[in-house]
Amino acid sequence: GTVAKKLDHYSQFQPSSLSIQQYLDFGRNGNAASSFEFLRKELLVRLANIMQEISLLPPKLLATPSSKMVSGCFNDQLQVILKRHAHVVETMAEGLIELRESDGVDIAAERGIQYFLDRFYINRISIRMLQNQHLVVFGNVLPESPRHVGCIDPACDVESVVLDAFENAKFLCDRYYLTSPMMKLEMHNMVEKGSPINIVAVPSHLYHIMFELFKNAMRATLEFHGVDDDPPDIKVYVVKGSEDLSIKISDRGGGVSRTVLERLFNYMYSTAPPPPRDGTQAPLAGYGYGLPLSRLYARYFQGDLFLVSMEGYGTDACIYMKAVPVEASEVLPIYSTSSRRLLTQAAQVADWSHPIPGQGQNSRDPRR
Ligand code: W6P
Repeated sequence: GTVAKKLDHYSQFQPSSLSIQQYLDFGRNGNAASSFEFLRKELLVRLANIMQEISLLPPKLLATPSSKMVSGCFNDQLQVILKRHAHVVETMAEGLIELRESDGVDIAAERGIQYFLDRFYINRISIRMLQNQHLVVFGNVLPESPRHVGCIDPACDVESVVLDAFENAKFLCDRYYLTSPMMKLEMHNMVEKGSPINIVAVPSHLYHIMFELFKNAMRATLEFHGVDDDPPDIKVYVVKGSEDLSIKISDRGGGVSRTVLERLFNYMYSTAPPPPRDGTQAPLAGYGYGLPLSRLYARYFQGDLFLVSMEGYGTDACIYMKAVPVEASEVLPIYSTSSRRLLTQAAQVADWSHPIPGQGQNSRDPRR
């Protein structure tokens, strides 16, 4: 049938959330034919679900050339789509710039955009996970190590991911500021006392999160203390409990107020024109989409990311991940009457004199 009919058909199915344990089992015991059969439906279901939500976006946003490009891509053949999607984040960001420049965005629209983009990007993370798993396990894409099952490491060494992310952030920091803070790292395995901390995880996701948080912590530290004397250490605590793996990154970079903190996760607010591609050095961290996307990577397998700041002093970034692989199941957006209402409803009349924390543009998906 037509593309529209197909999308309508597949949007009636709910996406199947897989746990990291199921990914692991399938990577070890599944076969290419059944993987293909599963993906053939599941990728279309996930694409069709998010397409329904895209169609409900504000007409003014959909009318921007960048939005048309993003939507148009979905109508192409699946194979082509998956290759073309490398630049969706940047293209969406350009759409927001165009929207803002065209006529500004009110609070309700901004909230709708935040709600939609969190769902859009987590959908994208999930589709790329499925696609990559298939290509590594059954295709000819090489895994990172013999231990890996697709992009999952069944014994991910958390300390080495933390050290790797720190070293690479330090490299950028040294190049930009000619100095960098040191790290004090404490590892506490409270389950297997004294043992290294290993969990079933997607190391590239954890690396992405840690690298982003280290860049922010380093920048804050050096901007606040200056580069002339020794900056205070960045303290990192990694703790494995029976249910959660928790990581706290503590900087003394002067912190931020609660109003500024809220903006750090706001796509609309964080959308700056891209830095000039003229050879001038890129800043260490630009508060682009790094933080909201890092939080989605954490949430994707039932984890989370929080910032707790004390203005004038410093900031703690806390990451939580499920330590038990059967608990770490995908968090997926489901197109429903509820998401349709949230994406289309007009602004509600205020029932508080001032916004209540957790009800604003920064609030969680209300159905979780
Ligand atoms: C800051 C702001 C921030 C964001 C993310 C991680 C750490 C920090 N420190 O001052």
